[in-house]
Formats: sequence, C-alpha cells, structure tokens
Amino acid sequence: MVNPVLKAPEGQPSDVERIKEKSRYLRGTLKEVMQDRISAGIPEDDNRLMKHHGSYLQDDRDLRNERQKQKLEPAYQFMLRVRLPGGVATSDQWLVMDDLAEKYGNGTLKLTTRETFQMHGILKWNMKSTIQAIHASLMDTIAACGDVNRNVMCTSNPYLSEIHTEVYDWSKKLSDYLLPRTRAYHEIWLDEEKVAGTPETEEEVEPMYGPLYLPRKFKIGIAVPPSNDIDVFSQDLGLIAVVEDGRLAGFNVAIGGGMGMTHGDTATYPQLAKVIGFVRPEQILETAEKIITVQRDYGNRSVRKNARFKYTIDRLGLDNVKAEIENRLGWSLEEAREYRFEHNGDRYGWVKGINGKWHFTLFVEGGRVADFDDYRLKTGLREIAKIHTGDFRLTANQNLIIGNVSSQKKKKITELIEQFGLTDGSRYSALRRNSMACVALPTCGLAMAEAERYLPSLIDKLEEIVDENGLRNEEITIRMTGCPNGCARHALGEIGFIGKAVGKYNMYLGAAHDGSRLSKMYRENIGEEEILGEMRVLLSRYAKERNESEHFGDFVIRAGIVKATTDGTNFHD
Ligand code: SRM
Ligand code: SF4
Repeated sequence: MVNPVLKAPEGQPSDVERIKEKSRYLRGTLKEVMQDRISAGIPEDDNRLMKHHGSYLQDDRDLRNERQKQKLEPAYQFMLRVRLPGGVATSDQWLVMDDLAEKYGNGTLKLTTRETFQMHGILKWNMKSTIQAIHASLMDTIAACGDVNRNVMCTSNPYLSEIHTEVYDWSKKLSDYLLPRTRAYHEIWLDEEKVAGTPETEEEVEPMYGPLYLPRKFKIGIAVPPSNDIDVFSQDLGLIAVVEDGRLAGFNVAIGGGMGMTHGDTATYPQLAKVIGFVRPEQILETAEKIITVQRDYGNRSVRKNARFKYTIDRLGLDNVKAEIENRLGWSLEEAREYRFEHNGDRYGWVKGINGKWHFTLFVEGGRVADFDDYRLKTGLREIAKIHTGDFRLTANQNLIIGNVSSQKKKKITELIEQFGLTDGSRYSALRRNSMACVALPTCGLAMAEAERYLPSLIDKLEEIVDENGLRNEEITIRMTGCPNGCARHALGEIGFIGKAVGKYNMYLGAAHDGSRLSKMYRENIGEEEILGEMRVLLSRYAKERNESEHFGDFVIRAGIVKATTDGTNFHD
C-alpha cells in the first residue's frame, strides 16, 4: 500500500544521478580509462563511479601549486578503501595490506573512523594489481564508498566478548546482504568475463538498489552497550544490541543519523539517529533492506547536500517514515528496550575476554600506521602479525586491537609490544587517547585545513594546560576535521574543531561523552593562539567548578558556556 503522505522531492536529478543512470550498473568506461596510459587521471564521470568500487582519484595537494607552475598535470593518485565489516582482519590480511602499502601505496596505512584500511598514493597502473591482491586475501573494496550501503561497523571490544562474535557475524551478514549485485567490479578489476545468460533486467541485476542505487551514501553500525565506540547515533541506521540473560535478544533500531554539513548553510546539519523500535536478530536483514528502500524511493535525488536519510526523515516526519518501513515489512517493530551507554571511546591495554583469550588495544594516533623516526609502529605490527594467530580489530576511533591472543602467545606479543615501544596510550594524557582526526591534507580534495597532520601538535600544547590543571587522566573527547563533512564525527566530540581555512577552525563544545548529544558552535574561524587561550580558560574552570564525575561536555552546558543542542535542526542556533 502506498503511503499518501510520502513524496520524493521534485527537481532535476543531480549530475551524479545522470552518471549512475547511464553507467550500465557502475561500469561506465572505467575498464577502458584505467588502461589509458596518457594521463594518470580519469574523467570525472568515471571517478564518480569509481567510488562505488571503493576508490577515487586524488592529487597530492602539497605538490599542486608547484606542478601547476611547471604546467604538469596534478600528481594524480588513487585512494583505496577496503570493505571490512566489523573491522576484523586476520594476520595474513594485515600482512597483505602492509605489503601493498609499501609496494603500491605511500608506505602507510590509514585506519579509518569506520573500522577499515585506507591506502593512499596508488598510481593508476597499479590499481588492478592492488585490488586483485586484496581480493586474493579474501577482502574486497566493493561499496566501500559511493551511493550504497558502506562498511558496516560493530563495537570492537565489548565488555561481554562472547557477544562480539555474534554481533560481528551480524555486521558481516548485513554487509554481504546489502552489497550491490552488479558484476561490474568483477569484470573491471578481476577480469571476469561477461557470461552468456547474465541477468539483464533491473530486477535481476540490482533487486534492491535498482539502476540508480541510493540518492546518497548509507551507513550502518552496531553498538554493544555500555560502549558506544561506533557512535551509533551518527549512523543512517544504528543498531543497539540488547543483551538479555547473557544472550543477544535483538537490536534497538535507530534511524537518521549523520554528521555532514556545509559551513553557513543552515539547511544542512549533523543529526542524531532516533530510536524507533526493537527487532529480533533474525529480522535484522529484512529490516535493514526495507529501511534502505524507503531512502531509495524518497531521498532527494536533486540536491545532493540534502540527500542523506536524515533529511528524508526530517522532511517526511519520523512517524511517517516508521509507518512506511513497517508497511513494507508487513509487521510492526516491537517497543524499544532499555539501554545505557557510558562512553564512545576505546578501552586501552590488555583486557581478558572469553576462553582465556586476551585483547590488547593499541593507541594509533590519527589512525596512521607508519614507521616514524622514533616510533616503528608499522614494523612492530608486521612482526606481531607474523606470529599472531588471533585477529586484528580496527576500531571506530582509529585504533587497533590485537585480538584473541592466547595465554601462550601473550608473552611473545607483549615482548614485541615492548621491543617496538608500541603504546596503549597510557604515557599520554586521556585527552590525546580520546582524540580523532580525519585525513584532510594533503590527500583529501575537500579539506579546507589540516587535521591529522596538525592535531597531534595542538594536543602537545593542550597537554601542558591539561597538566597545569591536574586533568591528565580526565577522559575528554577531542576531534578535528579539515572541513564540515565530519569524517572524524566532530559534532560528537566534547571538543570539536572544523577546518574553515588554512590554520583556522570553528570550535564546538558540549557533545555528550556517550555520543548521545551533539555539540554547539562556540567560536568561529579561530587560529591556534585563540584556541589555546580559550582552552586555558575552559579547562581551568572545568578543573575548579565541575561536579563529581561530571564530563567536560556536560559541564560547559551546566556552566552556561554553550546551550545544549537538543536536535540537529537546532545545531546552528
Ligand atoms: Fe568521509 C567524503 C575520508 C568517515 C562524512 N571522506 C570523504 C572523502 C572520500 C573525500 C571526498 O569525497 O572527496 C575523504 C577521503 C580523504 C582521504 O584522503 O582519504 C573521506 N571519511 C574519510 C575517512 C578516511 C576519515 C578518517 O580519517 O578516518 C573515513 C573513512 C570511513 C570508512 O572507512 O568508510 C571517513 N566520513 C566519515 C564519517 C564518519 C563515519 O561514517 O562514522 C563521516 C560522518 C558520518 C556521515 O556520513 O554523516 C563522513 N565523508 C563524509 C562526507 C559528508 C557526507 C554528508 O552527509 O554530507 C563526505 C563528502 C561527501 O560525501 O560528499 C565525505
Ligand atoms: Fe576530507 Fe573533510 Fe572528510 Fe576531513 S572531514 S577527510 S577534510 S572530507
């Protein structure tokens, strides 16, 4: 039955819709242009399609001006993102990624805020070999970017580790179930021949997505309370695991989260997902599918800035969207169950799980795995991967868990951790341990300011203020992004910085420590000196005036420093 209240916005389809429509299910001319040796780049239309294959063309922005002066084409290179549901990789897979980064990438790996690997700096001629090697190690890059469901996240190290296995399985099942069905990826990258009898109708090729795929990206994450490490309310579809009598009873379903916005455009805003009910584990695939089809049919295909599911929901009304989902399911969601989150960070160091297995959470600043002058992180991890028989878990906070370590192996792995000085972050302030920064410059084409390359040095200076105020062990989340797209989920950091221009940031305060409230703008367009000045006053007040156990994000609201954001639609007020 069609819901008479619901309508997709009218208007000319955006350019990307046109590109998808004529792409023959994400093929475009990718196969041909990747073979062309004249330019290291590819045309814009193909680059749009490329995203659906987990990659896109970038150029090294550090070299842009110089190359322009020399009348050279930009230093084109590709970013490649792996689909790694739940962020879990084997040691063999780790070694493959380590090796590929050396061979074809810029020698480093980026552990992303959605629990996966990104490689940067891959030249066009090496893309196919890289993807084939990833495929041979039983990973892929399908749908890691693009207007489809993305890498499904799950809590990396829940307090009940037997639940992790189950929740991780669901993240994998969701990711596989919601994959595009087109064989474009296999044909372009894996040399699969188009076989006779290949399905040709839309229903056969893409039964769920159809030929236009979704109006915009779609993200799913599963959190296991009390940890909200994946920021469940920032997801288009957030699932909150409900554990009853030590068993996974099902999931509370939250819809409509997202972080992106545009500076100065109040029609764009970060938004928190809202809980609409509860489903049993066996209902989750169907529920996710129907939710996605609602967004497919009613999302804005004309204005991409307003195309995310959060805007569809805010335009149509949460109750109407819920009714439509239930209409498509043919049954109603149960009433949401109680849940309580405590934090959205990671727990560092050794933690004992089930069956005598251990997990070590390593602090990876900015998620960058590299060999630095005084810190051979990449080599240390490679040596661990050579002997580790458990798993590696990439966390949503850009850190890494060396997971499922047996008691026998723990000694050897501890020795390697010590030999390479790998850190659980305890030598740093809790502020640094709770920091996140997006990639930004030099690879991200959208960056307006530095993030990953700058935040560590800003924290060096903030740590002095933290120490002066006796706040070294105070868990305060701090996040920085190079633009308002929010790749490090800035709006859920108790202290958030969004790049405005080189060296200038908007400063946000007041998000909740458990990821349940967005921040609010505090200062606009400020540089380092002003940031340090502001932080000196704020942290000193916090040290003196806070209530017992009061988090920084709650304090700034109680103290009247910023107003609480109650909903994304009043984020800018
Ligand atoms: Fe992101 C676009 C990097 C997580 C919101 N993001 C980009 C691109 C691909 C730039 C582009 O489109 O030209 C960046 C590539 C930079 C580079 O050089 O690698 C980029 N995003 C990242 C990563 C690598 C940041 C990191 O340092 O870890 C994260 C990869 C996640 C993954 O593995 O899939 C990353 N991006 C996020 C998140 C966080 C999350 O999903 O939990 C968000 C906010 C949540 C959300 O989606 O609302 C996010 N990225 C965006 C947006 C804004 C979307 C919007 O609704 O407006 C863009 C721009 C766009 O889509 O047009 C974007
Ligand atoms: Fe690039 Fe902006 Fe995302 Fe940072 S937040 S990675 S600058 S798109």
